[in-house]
Amino acid sequence: MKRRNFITVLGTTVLAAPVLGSLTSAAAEQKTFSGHVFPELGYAFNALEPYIDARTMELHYGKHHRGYYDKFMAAAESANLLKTPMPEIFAQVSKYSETIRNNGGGYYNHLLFWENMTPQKSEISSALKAAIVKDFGSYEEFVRQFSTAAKTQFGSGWAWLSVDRNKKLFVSSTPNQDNPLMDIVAQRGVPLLALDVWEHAYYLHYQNRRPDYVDNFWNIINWQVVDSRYQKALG
Ligand code: MN3
Repeated sequence: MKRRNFITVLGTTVLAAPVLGSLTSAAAEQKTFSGHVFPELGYAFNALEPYIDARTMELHYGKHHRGYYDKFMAAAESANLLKTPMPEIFAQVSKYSETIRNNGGGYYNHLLFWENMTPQKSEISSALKAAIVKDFGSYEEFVRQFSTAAKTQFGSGWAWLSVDRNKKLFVSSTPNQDNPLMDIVAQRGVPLLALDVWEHAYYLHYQNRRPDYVDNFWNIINWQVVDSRYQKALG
């Protein structure tokens, strides 16, 4: 195998997808976790245009995400969390500082977000679609709930599709950089699909039109990644 077929994700060398390789599922890396790594973006800054513009991607990934990562790493070193996987930290995040919660969330949420987008057309798997129909009534109802969560989250935050401990899918939104893995959120679960609705995610291109940004997100979802997170969560 050629060397360029390998990328480093979360401190582990893994086989990269052959074409425009997206990041390997973060959750799948937990078994071999050896440290918190700033991820490579699996596509070019302009790859998601016209839905997300290149300048937004460049700033969002290079400045915002990087800033969360750097601040998290400094705090994680002080708190002796450099070898603790993020889901473990989040499971007892109430014990840690606001710095760990906000920057750890910022680090991890963006990692999930980049990974669950793709410039390539992607179709939802029949298994995940069937589960969505079972838990939401219809695929359209899931889209409506997720879009509403994203559009109505007041101020900065995220919209999520997650699976709970009873293996039931649910939609939620969280403020700031909180996520469904945290022990402080109302509805806990394993996140499968993440959408950043902070203004920095869309303002350059969409200004105040968050609903347009949310509606366009459906064109760039990487359903293969969402499905692999789902399969992993089911165990
Ligand atoms: Mn962001």
